[in-house]
Amino acid sequence: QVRATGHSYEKYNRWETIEAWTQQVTSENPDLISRRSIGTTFEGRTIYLLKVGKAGQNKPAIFMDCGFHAREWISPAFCQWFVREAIRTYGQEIHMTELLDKLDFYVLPVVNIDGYVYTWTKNRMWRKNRSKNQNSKCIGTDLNRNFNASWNSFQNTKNPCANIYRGPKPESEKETKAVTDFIRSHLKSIKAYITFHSYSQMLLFPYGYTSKLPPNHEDLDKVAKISTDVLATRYETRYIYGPIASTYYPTSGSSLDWAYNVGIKHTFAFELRDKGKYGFLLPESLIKSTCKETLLAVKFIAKYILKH
Ligand code: ING
Ligand code: ZN
Repeated sequence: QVRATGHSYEKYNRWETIEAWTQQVTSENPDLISRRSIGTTFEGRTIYLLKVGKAGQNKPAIFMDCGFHAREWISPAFCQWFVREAIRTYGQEIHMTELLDKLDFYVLPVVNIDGYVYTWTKNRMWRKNRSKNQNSKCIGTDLNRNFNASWNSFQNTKNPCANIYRGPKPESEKETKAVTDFIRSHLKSIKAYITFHSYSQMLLFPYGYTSKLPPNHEDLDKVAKISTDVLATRYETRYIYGPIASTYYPTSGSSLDWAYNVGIKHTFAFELRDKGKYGFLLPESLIKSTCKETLLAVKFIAKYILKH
């Protein structure tokens, strides 16, 4: 049995620690968690996906990913927190119990593992993955510009040296492909897609690449409104919410728009704490409160999915 030495839910953990943790939580909670690999990264690391939920037939599922962007450390911390709360409160707390009885959560603790490792070893402010670019000395693609959702439409994502470089083609990156292959092959069960970024305190939904509103805008808007209200009940943290393009900035090639367009009608992106005081360098002392309030919002969304 692997021990996740030094792992803590209230600290930022190195990748090796998170990897060992995925194995440990799985082996300690076999009735609630299973682990699989959905691919490998550019540098050859295994991309793990945890399935969290009680065994059952034809269960609907919610897909959640963390760590698209290397420096957004609070994001993987939230995915770990979510799993811990699931195992800690199953059978104790009625809402979590119902959610896990009736839904499966696919939790991808870190998408961009190579980038995450790089932020621990070389450059804390790295965002992209670590793949090599042809005809450029600059490294990395922005995985959240690499999806096949209006991929070619914005000029500012063309430069391999830019932080928001879209890559040579949609799904050019192994990390992107791991996510899209898994979601495409589980489309029947996946009812919602939630992706966790930082920072800004926002809850975003489609679209990023156009100011047009999706068909179920009112529904998304309502869920986001209530979720942010629920989030605020814990510590009065205020999140704004709305379509990406008008609430944040126009973006093409995001996982959120892609997931929506393949047919997942509820797709949300959290931009976790804070609003810029610490930014990406959110202190470890704020992990607990950030995760607690976010969990309330996620549980509300999950409950809503279950009821509709
Ligand atoms: N923000 C996200 C980005 O990729 C985002 C915002 C989220 C855009 C989801 C589109 C979809 O720019 C950060 N901070 O990374
Ligand atoms: Zn991000």
